[in-house]
Amino acid sequence: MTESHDAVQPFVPAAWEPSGGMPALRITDVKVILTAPDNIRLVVVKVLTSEPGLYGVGCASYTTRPAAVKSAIEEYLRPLLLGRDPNDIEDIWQVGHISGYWRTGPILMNALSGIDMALWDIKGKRAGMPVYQLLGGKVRRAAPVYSHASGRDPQEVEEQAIALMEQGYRYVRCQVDVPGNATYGVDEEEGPRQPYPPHLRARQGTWDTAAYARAVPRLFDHLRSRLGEEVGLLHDIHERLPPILAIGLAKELERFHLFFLEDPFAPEDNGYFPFLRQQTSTPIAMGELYVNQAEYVPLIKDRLIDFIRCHISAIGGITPARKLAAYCEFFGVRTAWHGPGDVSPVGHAANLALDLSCSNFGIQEWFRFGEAAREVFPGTPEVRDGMLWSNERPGLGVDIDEALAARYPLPEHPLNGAFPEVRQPDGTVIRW
Ligand code: CS2
Ligand code: MG
Repeated sequence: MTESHDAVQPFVPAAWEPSGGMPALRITDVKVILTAPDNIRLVVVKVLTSEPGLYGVGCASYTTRPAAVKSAIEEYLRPLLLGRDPNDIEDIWQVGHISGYWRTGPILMNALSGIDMALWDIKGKRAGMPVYQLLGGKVRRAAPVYSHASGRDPQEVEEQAIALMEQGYRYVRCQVDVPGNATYGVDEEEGPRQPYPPHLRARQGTWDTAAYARAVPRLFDHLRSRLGEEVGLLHDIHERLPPILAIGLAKELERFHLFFLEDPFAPEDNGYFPFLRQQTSTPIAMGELYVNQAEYVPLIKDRLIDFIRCHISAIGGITPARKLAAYCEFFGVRTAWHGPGDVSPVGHAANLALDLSCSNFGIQEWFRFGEAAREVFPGTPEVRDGMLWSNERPGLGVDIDEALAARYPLPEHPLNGAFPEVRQPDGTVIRW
């Protein structure tokens, strides 16, 4: 009689245990926690082990599709993982990646990341070392960060930038409103938000590309004249321009010496990067929307970008990110991992572990979390003197207080957290 398909047990390589003379360890459960302490939807994974009290946490935050990530983990990755040795991080990543046959995509990659970061956290706790030690140790004391300034006009942006500089920030991302438009990046409050997410209120509306392309050089002209040359200034186009206008803007901004200009094109327009490179020396950062190595490898190998800005959970976690960082080093591309409020403090700790251990680190984006998020996530790294510091605890150093997290369920939302559309004045929908 042939064995039924259901009876097939997952292959767990018994010959590999016990690893390194350590007692055998098994994954006993995988839990997904959805929480929104700052009213931003976060997905956090907890991997439990057979050693009492030993578990790891990972970030799987795909803020616009949290329920889909939860389902991918609970229904597909959890059964694959139960009984395996959590030491086998690389093997588990490869198994999880190919087990669906069709690969990558933000849902699977975020799901894999939640597991992957949790396994690095476990390994660090077991070794009694912060994860950056497992990645090769520190090459810098702390990670210089940038934070966000925005406003209704250049004057307001200047005021916010000065406030940040007074707190010790030496790099500031600056976005200005285009009056009457659904402008990206100007309604972003840091810390606790209103129960009804601001992007749903403020960003729904229309978008005039030409008005935006005129407003940005005016903003930086104003900022450089008021703030001087020393502060590092950054700007995020957020795929909001047709490619040729983005090239024009990058050229116009050259004289303001930006630290970087971000996401000039959509991933679908990767083919424009060679033209951009030939036209301007404005440093280019790209990549928070990438999920697949086929999207970013060509840009690095051809030296078409200066900073890689992937959202680490969207590319599958620390395991692929450390390979990507090492690959970038060979081509002089620096890291600038995505660090908005929809990366959980656990994800920020993973960013930091790489920032501290990669010599080709460029800069770290930092979101100023509110008090609720800091309470839900004890150990959230801290900024001092414009830099993000490790708390030096074993593993990722950040935990999740599940009881507190449950007090901040995902907010009610008519689109279940999806972004509302932005349109051109004639009604054409555009990228968000
Ligand atoms: C932004 C993000 O931080 C950034 O660079 O592009 O705020 C992005 O808009 C959000 O992560 C989308 O949820
Ligand atoms: Mg961005």
